[in-house]
Amino acid sequence: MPEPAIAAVRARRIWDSRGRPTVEAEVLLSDGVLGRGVAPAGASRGSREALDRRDGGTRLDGLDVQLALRSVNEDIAAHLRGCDPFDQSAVDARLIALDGTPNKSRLGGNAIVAVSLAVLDAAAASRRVPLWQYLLGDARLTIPLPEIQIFGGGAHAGRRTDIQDFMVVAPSAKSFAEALEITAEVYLSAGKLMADRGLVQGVADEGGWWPAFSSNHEALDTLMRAIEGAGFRPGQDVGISLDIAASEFGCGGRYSLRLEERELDRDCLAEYLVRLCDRYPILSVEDPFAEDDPEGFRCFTAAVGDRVQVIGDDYLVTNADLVEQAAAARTVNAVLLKVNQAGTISETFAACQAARRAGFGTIVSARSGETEDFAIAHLAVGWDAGQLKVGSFARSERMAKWNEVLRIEEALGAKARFAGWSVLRGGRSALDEASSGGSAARAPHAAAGAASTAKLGPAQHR
Ligand code: 2PG
Ligand code: MG
Repeated sequence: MPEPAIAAVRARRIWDSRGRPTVEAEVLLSDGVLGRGVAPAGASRGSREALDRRDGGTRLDGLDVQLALRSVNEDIAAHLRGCDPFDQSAVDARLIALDGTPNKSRLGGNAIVAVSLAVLDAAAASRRVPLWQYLLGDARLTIPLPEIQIFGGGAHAGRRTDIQDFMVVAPSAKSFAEALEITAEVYLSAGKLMADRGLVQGVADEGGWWPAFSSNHEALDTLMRAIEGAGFRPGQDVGISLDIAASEFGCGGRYSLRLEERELDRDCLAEYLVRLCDRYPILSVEDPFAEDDPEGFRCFTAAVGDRVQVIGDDYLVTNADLVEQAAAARTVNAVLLKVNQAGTISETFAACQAARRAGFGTIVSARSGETEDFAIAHLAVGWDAGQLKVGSFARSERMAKWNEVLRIEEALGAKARFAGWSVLRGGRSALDEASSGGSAARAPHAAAGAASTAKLGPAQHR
């Protein structure tokens, strides 16, 4: 039997969690196997991300994707027919060359990422193994630590708070299933607490409570009370993780905290954030400064990087070269990985490997605009990323991903090792010290993925 080849590629318009059009691609192999991939969409985007192709004009707010569908159905389909679906790197290289622009704007990042994911999905299906297993082969594996949003703010909740994501992590849990249960309790507890005080305005784009807080401190104090109300010890059982998404409220080294009616320069924002880390059990801070402010990142990482995970998202846009520069300049110690920021699976994996080489933590992440597609749950496990961020604990486009990791954990049985503390800076002591305001030296970072031999797929090694 000859190895299967790509026989056809096509795309359709489907709708995302914000009711906006997006691209779903299907790749048919010559053995009759079908793979699918869907493009997610961000709201707080880095300026160097792959660019979606949208129709513009007034229909559907200019967001329709008929042009991106044409990219797939005409250009891409003609160029991928006959290609080897198991050679993901070659497929992605072909997509990149065909597009020919630095930001994928000709064919559209949405068209390209949907096809790249669909090829990977088809390859795994053709081998009759789950996607995570196809990626991992026999390498070591960790079930990722989930980072789960409790309140949504920033661009996901009408800028109701300056900070975009108020999240919790439960690294003391013994399994992914237990981490979800702990988070479910905290989410419920937060909802009740806020409802009692008239502070719930609904749910934000990623399912977290849409709050009516009057300061960022009020949000953090409420989160502390929610953790306690659920029966957990903040600083021992459950830690806090923030996505500041500072590019949304700052540039040129100046930041405007609308909720607190304060204008801060870089040094003042650094002081403000370090104080938050001293006062609350904060384990992880994403995009503490704007993407044009590497000096802000560097100062903050120098101040807290031994005990706090400092993540680059809009700043590094899942780009291996930028990750290498960040490693040389010591501006972060962890990298968010979003497939549609890079635009292809291979480029996302390259950023993941660059992060590993630097000893950085890695977090596979969803976007604020998502669908029921759960491929990223498999990427997080298959690449042994160690951490997964997909939004809150509500709305099916979020729950689909959490639930899929539950299935993977169950399928693995005794072989499943939950990442827990091993992927966080400073390990278990970080929470205790953060909660007591201490800053003693902590153990070196030991990312689950750092020692892993996780790879892109079998064909990578031919
Ligand atoms: C982020 C993501 C997810 P968006 O900033 O990390 O929270 O948001 O997809 O809007 O960029
Ligand atoms: Mg972010």
